[in-house]
Amino acid sequence: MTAMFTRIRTPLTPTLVLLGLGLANIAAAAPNAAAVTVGDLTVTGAHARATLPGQPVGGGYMTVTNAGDTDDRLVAVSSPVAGRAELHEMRMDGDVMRMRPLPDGLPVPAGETITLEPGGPHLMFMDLAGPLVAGEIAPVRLTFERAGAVDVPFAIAAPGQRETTGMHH
Ligand SMILES: [Cu+2]
Repeated sequence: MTAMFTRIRTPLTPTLVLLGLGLANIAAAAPNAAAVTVGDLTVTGAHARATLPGQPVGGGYMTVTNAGDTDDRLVAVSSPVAGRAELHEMRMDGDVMRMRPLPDGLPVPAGETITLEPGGPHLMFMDLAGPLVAGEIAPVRLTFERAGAVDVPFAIAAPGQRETTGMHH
């Protein structure tokens, strides 16, 4: 467990990106996403949905618990699997559910747990370098306003059923 965190926390280098991240190796070391702690925050259940070839975007989900007495905020997300990554929320537009970026980030209030899940706030991986393959791991860097940056392995899960009808990107 400790060894895995050490590996995952190692900053990703451009070389790793060019080599396709060595995803298989990382997946072998970390078949399940484990809890990752940074400051007062603990991230659990980090996972992304597998995507089909040519699919330009993928969603990321997780739970963040703030055990401290100071509010924090998820302000940025990035991953070498994606050209860019955004924080999104779902919002009704008439009778259609749409997602849109959260320009001010996602609050993680003191003493509370927030859940990013289908149909709710989520991470959006845009401009995917390639398909997200079930069973592999997507390394994701989360940056919190107070707790700082932390690298979290996102387990890529097989695509499930359609999550939200009428969802448009
Ligand atoms: Cu989205």
